[in-house]
Amino acid sequence: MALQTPPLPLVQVLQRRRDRLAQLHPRPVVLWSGQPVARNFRANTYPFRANSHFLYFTGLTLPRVAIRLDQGQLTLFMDDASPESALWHGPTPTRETIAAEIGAIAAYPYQAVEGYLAEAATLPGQGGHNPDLGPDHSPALVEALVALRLYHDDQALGQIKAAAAVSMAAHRAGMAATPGATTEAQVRAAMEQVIIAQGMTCAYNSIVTVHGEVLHNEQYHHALAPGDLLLADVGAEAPSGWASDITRTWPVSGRFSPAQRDLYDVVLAAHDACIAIAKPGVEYRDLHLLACRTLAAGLVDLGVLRGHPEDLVEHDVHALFFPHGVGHLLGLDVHDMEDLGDAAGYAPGRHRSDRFGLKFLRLDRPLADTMVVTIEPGFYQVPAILGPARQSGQYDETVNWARLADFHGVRGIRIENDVQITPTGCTVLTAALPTQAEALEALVSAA
Ligand SMILES: [Mn+2]
Repeated sequence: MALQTPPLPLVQVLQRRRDRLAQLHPRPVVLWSGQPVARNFRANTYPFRANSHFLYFTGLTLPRVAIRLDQGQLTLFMDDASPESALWHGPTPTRETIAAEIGAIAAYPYQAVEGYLAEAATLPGQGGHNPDLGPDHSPALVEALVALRLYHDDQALGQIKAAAAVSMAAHRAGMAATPGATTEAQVRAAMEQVIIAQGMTCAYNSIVTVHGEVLHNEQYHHALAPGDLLLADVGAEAPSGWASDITRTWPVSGRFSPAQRDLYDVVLAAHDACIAIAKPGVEYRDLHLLACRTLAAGLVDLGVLRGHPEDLVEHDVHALFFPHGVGHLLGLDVHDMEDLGDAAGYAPGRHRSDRFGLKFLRLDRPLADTMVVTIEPGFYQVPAILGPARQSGQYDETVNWARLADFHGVRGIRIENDVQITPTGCTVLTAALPTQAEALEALVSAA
């Protein structure tokens, strides 16, 4: 397990974050990094990933570490490695070394944190790896963490950009590998190879599939056929923990069929429309609805839907083909801070809608400078949605089922970029990876 040694400027960044927390939340706070989870015996663990709230204030990727933050001052709780441990893990930095590196005012053994919990605010069980704290997590702490982590400092933005650069290289490698690949697994391997070789990890389980209609498809065994579209949702995470999240959809053959291209361009229009208006003050929900209307308008133009785009969206007809939200927060986690439920995604007083077209919207607050969000509209033909919809007869006025049949082989398309909100608009952090159909064809065919 590699230890990240923070360079001096990072110490100052971390201190600034702790000071800001103290302003927002004067009470002491205790956070844990977490513990490795055993697979079958204690030494065979799932890959360890430190808790993101802990990472935000420490930059430490080590397991079994706790911190107490009080008025901006950090107390460290961790054990020195036992002498036997060096046999298996090699030498590791001591508690005192790490305390000095991250600017701790004091350092104690791990268990000693138990004596500091009484007055401290903390969080709900972070993946179940913490001491059992019951439900006494602090809503005030959640609010303070959200207020901090929604808006990114330069260090965070730099790390997200570094992760995004590796993700873009991975997608290029995936496109280049496609002509020579016979299975999804081979393309996935080509993509993750780039991420691993850069010393990064995947920010989430990769989706690399010719069945893009299965939204979180994590199988890679399907054969690639020349007429397939391959949907790849693959994102790198920097060693510091900062994430990126990119989706591209490209033709296995290197050429979109006319039907594929028509639908691809509709999804791209929805994506581009959102990027064009994203800026501080704009409601993310309005980006989502703009994507829905653009998609509906495109499907009307293609003869798949009938009616006015506004009405179609009002009645959630678009959601038959675009059943998820247009994106989410991005930061130390993909779907940043969703461990806090909707506390980060939804502005105070707002709650998820029951509507089919809105209930999977993960973000409903105004955009602001230095926020990073994804924009990821899609078009899917999900049998479990379209089958019952057709059976019901409810959509016979608005969906031209006969025309839809012309697109029957187009199962899933998604285009996803990472977008930083700037003072006057936005910057697409993943713009160097093309989204235009011809550009993707060129990248696949160039192999
Ligand atoms: Mn995403």
